[in-house]
Amino acid sequence: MPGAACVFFPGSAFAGHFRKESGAQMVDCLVSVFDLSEMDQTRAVAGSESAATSQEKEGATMLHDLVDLERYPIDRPDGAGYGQMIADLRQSLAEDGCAVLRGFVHAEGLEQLLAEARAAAPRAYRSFSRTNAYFSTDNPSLPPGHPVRHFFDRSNAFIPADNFPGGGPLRRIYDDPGFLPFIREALDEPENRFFRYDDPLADVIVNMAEEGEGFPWHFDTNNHTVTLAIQNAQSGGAFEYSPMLRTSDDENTVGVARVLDGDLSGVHRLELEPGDLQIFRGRYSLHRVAPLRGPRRRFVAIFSFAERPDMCGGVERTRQLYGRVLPHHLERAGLRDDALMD
Ligand SMILES: O=C(O)CCC(=O)C(=O)O
Ligand SMILES: [Fe+2]
Repeated sequence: MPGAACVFFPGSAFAGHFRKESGAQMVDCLVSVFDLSEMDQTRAVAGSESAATSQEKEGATMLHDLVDLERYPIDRPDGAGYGQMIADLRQSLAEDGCAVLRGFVHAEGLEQLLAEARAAAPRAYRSFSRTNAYFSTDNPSLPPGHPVRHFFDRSNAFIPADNFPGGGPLRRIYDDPGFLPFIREALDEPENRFFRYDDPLADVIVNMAEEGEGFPWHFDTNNHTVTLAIQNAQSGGAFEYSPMLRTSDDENTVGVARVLDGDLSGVHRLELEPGDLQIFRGRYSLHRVAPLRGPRRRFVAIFSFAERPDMCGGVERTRQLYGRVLPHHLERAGLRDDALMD
């Protein structure tokens, strides 16, 4: 059984970041997403006959045409390899808040995911902002060194979740009856504390980024984040994180400030390849994506889960990242178990 392995190289540096705004105000501006000519030559196969045929053959809920189920038997929880796979993942998560399943999606599956991401790319919401690690507004009553007052430039584009329909490859993975229990088991969460994220704009999205972009230091709103690398930039884009830097009842602002001020001694560094699935405790582990280099876009799918069945993104943050909010977000604002700063 190939186990999960988290690879990390502490102490990386963060290069400069694209600057659009200045001052400690968050200002988002929507600009049209221009179509860079893709430099890689991967074929677009959305809706291809081969995918449909193998899906029919395996049954509608089977993921053989996308996921390497021989290596990662998420469809056979009673099988011999399942328990070992979960044990390996739990060990990685306990040791550094992160676990990686290399080659979770196989090469043919990746072609389907890449075609879907490319087709949806024109509907991405591109935003530039000055943001702190909590995606909150500045609080001038706090001292200047407080992490709430530490703002970075952010630029990237999210393809919102309502661009990925039920029958498409991305949502087939997220909705698969074996996928949530497998992630929940890996995270060792009880059934009554683990749900798909109830956010029609954010439950499963693609993070699209281009040269010079990345994602500065932040905590995720949702407790657990699962990412799937679909396409890398030519270089850059390393995932850097400080495992379990805060807890649900301790913000550890001193530790957070230390990382934001450039102390990378406790920071782990991870290079994901297309097809790799990453399970990550993003609400507690401060993290960032290093700036990208080269003309090829980076696509990473983000599957989100939460501890309550009715949890969705906050209004401010949703508007910032997706450019719009739905009545759903306004109705559910503030439904959280913890009182952490967003
Ligand atoms: O793109 C990634 O690898 C993760 C980005 C991220 O941390 C986020 O969207 O919250
Ligand atoms: Fe994140």
